[in-house]
Amino acid sequence: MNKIIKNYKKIQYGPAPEDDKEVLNWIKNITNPNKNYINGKWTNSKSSKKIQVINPSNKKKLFKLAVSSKKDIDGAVNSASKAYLKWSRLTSFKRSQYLYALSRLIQKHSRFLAVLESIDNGKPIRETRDIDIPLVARHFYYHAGWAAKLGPDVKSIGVVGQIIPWNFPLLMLAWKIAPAIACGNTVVLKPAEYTSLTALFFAELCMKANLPDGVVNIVTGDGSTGQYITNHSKIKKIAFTGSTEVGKKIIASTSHSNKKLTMELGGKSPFIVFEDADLDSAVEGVVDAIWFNQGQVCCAGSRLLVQESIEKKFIKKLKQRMEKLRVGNPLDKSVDIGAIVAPVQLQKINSLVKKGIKEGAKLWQPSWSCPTDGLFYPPSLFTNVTPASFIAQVEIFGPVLTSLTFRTPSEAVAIANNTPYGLAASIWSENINLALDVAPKIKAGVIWINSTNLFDASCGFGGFKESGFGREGGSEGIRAYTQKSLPEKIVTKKINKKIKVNLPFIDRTPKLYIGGKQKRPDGGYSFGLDSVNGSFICDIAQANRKDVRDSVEIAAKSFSKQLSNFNRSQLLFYLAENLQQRKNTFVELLIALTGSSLANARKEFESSCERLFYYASMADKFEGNIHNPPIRGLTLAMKEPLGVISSILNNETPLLSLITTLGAIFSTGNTNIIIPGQKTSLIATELYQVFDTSDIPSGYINILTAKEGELTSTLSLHENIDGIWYFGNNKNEKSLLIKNTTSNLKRYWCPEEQHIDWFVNKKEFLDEFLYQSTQIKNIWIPYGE
Ligand code: TAP
Repeated sequence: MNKIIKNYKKIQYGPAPEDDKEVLNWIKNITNPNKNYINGKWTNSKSSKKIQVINPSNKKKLFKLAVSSKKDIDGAVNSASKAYLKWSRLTSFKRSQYLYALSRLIQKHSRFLAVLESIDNGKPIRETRDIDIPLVARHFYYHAGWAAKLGPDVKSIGVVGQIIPWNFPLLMLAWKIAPAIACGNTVVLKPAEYTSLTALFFAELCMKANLPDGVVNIVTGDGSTGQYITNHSKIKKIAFTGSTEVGKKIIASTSHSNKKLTMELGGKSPFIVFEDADLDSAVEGVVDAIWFNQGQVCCAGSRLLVQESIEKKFIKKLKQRMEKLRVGNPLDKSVDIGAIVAPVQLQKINSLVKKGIKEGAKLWQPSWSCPTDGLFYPPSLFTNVTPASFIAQVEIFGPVLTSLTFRTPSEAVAIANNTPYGLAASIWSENINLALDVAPKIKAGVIWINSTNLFDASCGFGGFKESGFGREGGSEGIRAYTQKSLPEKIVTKKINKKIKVNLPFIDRTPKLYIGGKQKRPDGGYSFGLDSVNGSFICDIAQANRKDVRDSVEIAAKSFSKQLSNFNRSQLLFYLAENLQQRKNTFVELLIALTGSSLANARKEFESSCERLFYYASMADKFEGNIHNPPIRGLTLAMKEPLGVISSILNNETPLLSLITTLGAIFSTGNTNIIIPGQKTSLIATELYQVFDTSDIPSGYINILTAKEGELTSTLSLHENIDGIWYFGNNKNEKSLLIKNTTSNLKRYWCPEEQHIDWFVNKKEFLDEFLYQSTQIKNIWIPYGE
């Protein structure tokens, strides 16, 4: 080993620098501080706060950045709002032409952009030239296509606020702006404070493309500027890429509004090498996984999991390869690893590495040392690490790899899933059966088989768990920039309180339904239920947080025993058949509890049976897609269930709303904890027998009757609930619920429509429930030549 290393040392590389004159000249001409791009013009910032930006490879000062103020953001948002009126109505062909013009301009200035990005961010020119900038152009081309394809019926959202990080400055801008404007939205985008230069040059390209004023607005600044954007009342959607910590803050601070959010957050992605992998390819894979972009990649394969039997051999090969990597001037075409973006990031890496060493992990770095004139850090490898240790859990966001071992595939899956994140994973094995057996078990939004860090505009990207929600790229990404409103009904009629109630006196206390059994409430309390005319019907069990705990435990256990889609379909058909037998009971209950007319109660009952048939049919028809990126491979976009979903209902259309939510949640393979509207709880409890006679396996459907709002906090804070739907109309309760979801970043769905028309039978409406029950996993598999 030492001999080999000595030989490597003998190899001398001559410098192969890229010419930077033109770019440095352009930077010199930026007014200091720079101006914002608002309403198609360069506009002075109203703030006196500035930030000095440096070139991380030599620490030289580059330019001063304007830290935009609230007034600047108001100006940008007003310009975007004005532009939206016309842009959203433009023909799809016209919009497409503008996007096409932008892609052509990016290609025409590709080398300039590559050099500018390298100077600003510190990433090697080889990467900006061959990966970042070609992908930026590809994004605008792809979305020029979408703009044309979507046609006039697409409903845009409005003004979108977009906040991006510094690791892929122009690429993240393209991921955000291209789909947003393709769908007819207008944008206010803030680049990261360390890396605004390519965004400013992009503004020049917008001018060259004659993009209508105000469609794209670019404002520079720091976190405070970001907050002005996220809190702006005229902004309808926030698309954020950055750390999980800031993402959670944004969710909490916008919880009182109806803003739509897309959150692309952090990761600690596993890179799994099985003993039968092609080890030399896997070593090259590791290089791309963790030393691409200095490891400052959200989906970096920063946790190497190697099968114990090949650990020694693999680590030896890896060290040999690390010894050969070159760190240095990013503009040198033969450099592999460039500079770290900023001094604070370098300090952060240093301190996390020190903490790892203190914890007992063993650090290995190549024998050579990095240049000292810039912010450089060597490729680093930690061994002797345990899965729960700090450096195996925390995102370092630098060129530092943490290595762990496993013995069996199931152990690999358990370790891979053992972080709060779920962004990506790489699986390396020559056995396709093994790789495709492991892929569905990993909780991550992107899986690469025998590959890593592959991206394309046609494939969705985004995380599970605390890596965020929403997808960017592909048809999934388009969906995130279009409006999906639920049908509303006009509530005019007063409830008929004089209605005649035919219900027999029910001499029992309906209990809770947990794990397929009727359970007494833990607290021993009940609440009285009256009919709509005020007469007492019966007492109903009142659930508390311990009942929540029990039902979540059972629902999570049942979720791990997935039923096949055919099985789920059969069960829902059978449920509909058995419900049909109970028509009289439910019609009478609906009349008594809601004051519904006989005709309407019958209609609600019939619609509920029909809806179960719909979701029974969809259990094996709500399928994924196959994306076809222009590289060797296919991407399977699989729709996976979220896990345990809790649905909090109100008293409107109580049977049909319960059946609709339950039907969609069950159909897509989730387990469900239902909190029916307090006043209509008896509708839900009357279903217990129907569930039992329909052979619904225990734990898939659980019902907790409770007083209005009493369980909302417990449910929304619970770490093992993966999704929560809220149909209540209490604004404070809704805002609290959203804030609480940040505990584990559970998916929430709180439709803003106050009175949903549950009778609507349109596919778009019914399928929205299926979309909300699922998340997409993109699995990249080798295919073809
Ligand atoms: P952050 O510190 O979260 O910053 C991201 C952006 O948000 C920056 O523009 C930042 O402004 C701004 N910001 C900071 N505080 C804010 C606030 N309170 N309200 C609104 N905006 C605020 O992340 P970073 O350090 O730049 O980037 C690294 C992180 O991004 C990593 O965790 C990485 O995993 C993640 N990332 C994720 C992805 C995807 S696709 N999942 C892709 C790339 C990066 P300034 O920095 O300009 O002050």
